[in-house]
Amino acid sequence: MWCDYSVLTFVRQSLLTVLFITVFSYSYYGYTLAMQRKIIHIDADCFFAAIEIRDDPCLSGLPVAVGGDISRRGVIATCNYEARRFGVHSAMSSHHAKRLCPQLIIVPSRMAAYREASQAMREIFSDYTDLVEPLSLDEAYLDVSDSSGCQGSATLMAAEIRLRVEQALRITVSAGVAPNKFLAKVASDWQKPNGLTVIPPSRVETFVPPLAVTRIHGVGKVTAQKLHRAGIETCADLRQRSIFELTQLFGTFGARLYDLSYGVDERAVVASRRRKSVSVEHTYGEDLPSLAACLAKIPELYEQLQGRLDNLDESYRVNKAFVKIKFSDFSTTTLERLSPKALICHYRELLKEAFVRGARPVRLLGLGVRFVNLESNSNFFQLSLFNDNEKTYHT
Ligand code: TTP
Ligand code: MG
Repeated sequence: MWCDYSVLTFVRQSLLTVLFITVFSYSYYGYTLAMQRKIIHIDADCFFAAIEIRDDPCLSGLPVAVGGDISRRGVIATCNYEARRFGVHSAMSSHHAKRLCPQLIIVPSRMAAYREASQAMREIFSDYTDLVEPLSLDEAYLDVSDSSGCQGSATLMAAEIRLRVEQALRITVSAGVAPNKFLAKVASDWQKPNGLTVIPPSRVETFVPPLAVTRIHGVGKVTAQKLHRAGIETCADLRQRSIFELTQLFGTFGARLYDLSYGVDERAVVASRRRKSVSVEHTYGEDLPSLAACLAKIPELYEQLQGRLDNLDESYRVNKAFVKIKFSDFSTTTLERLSPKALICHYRELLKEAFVRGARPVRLLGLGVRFVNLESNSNFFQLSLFNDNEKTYHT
């Protein structure tokens, strides 16, 4: 009797275990299927140069670079693919570029035109998803997992985006489609220029192992040399190493390399909304009658502004300081000036200058900063124009 009972219990427990495993596996499988994402990475081809050639058809077919003047020890921002055949590339001195390719035409950059094209591209992207993460003026990730256009096909969406950009802007973009950011970026680079590469989930296992580690975003010259010295050239080589070993060699990036070698990248596409400026302002119960009265309010406002700035991460770099004044007749004036520091003395100077414009009692005072636009390449030089009255911006 005891024996029968124990057999029954055993059978029942075994059945329950099998049932549990089955249910768990199905739900896990379903979960992973539900998590399968569709990411598109778009990257314009020789972006600045393409805009210049578009706007000056005489340049078409010639080796063209955008960059600084040789006489001013300028550097190349980018060049077209004709120039790349001579070995010219970004960040190379213009002088060196000319030596490699004497017929190279170097034109100065026109950031306003690049920004305009960038904005137009983003408007096209936004027709497909709200989840657009711009990386620079000419590059963005799009998460189209939940997009219903093009019958939900990320490949068709990428093809359509490429066509629309070409028709609207007369430049070409390359696109990569994959289940994650890492592979989408590798894919967009795969058949540059003017290429579309798709890595569907079913292709990940054949695509990733032979992939050269130098294709991994974040593997620069130094890491590549270190990997090379360790005998690691491909993702398959990376897979031979334990996560422990890779972490010892490369710190936290080692763990990331381990994941990437299996084509795993869980990073979400984050639609970034970076602040362009921060300011504080106060409307006074009684108008401030004089400049001296306004100046007396600066320390308090400045402290509030500092408090706001302290809450931002270090990637925000101050580019300009500005003051805003609303006079008793409701006229408003803003005065701003380049300044990487935005010190309290800068605000005093700005206030003195701005006050003269109205020269009447003041209802409202505001202080603020504008930040370096990380997407623009025009802010490489941090200069201050305080004590230098040449360039002041009025609005
Ligand atoms: P990239 O997309 O890196 O380069 P690219 O678009 O010129 O060429 P491709 O994508 O076909 O390889 O950079 C976009 C723009 O950013 C580029 O056109 C110019 C600018 N840029 C610089 O100003 N300095 C640099 O060092 C780099 C890499 C780019
Ligand atoms: Mg590009």
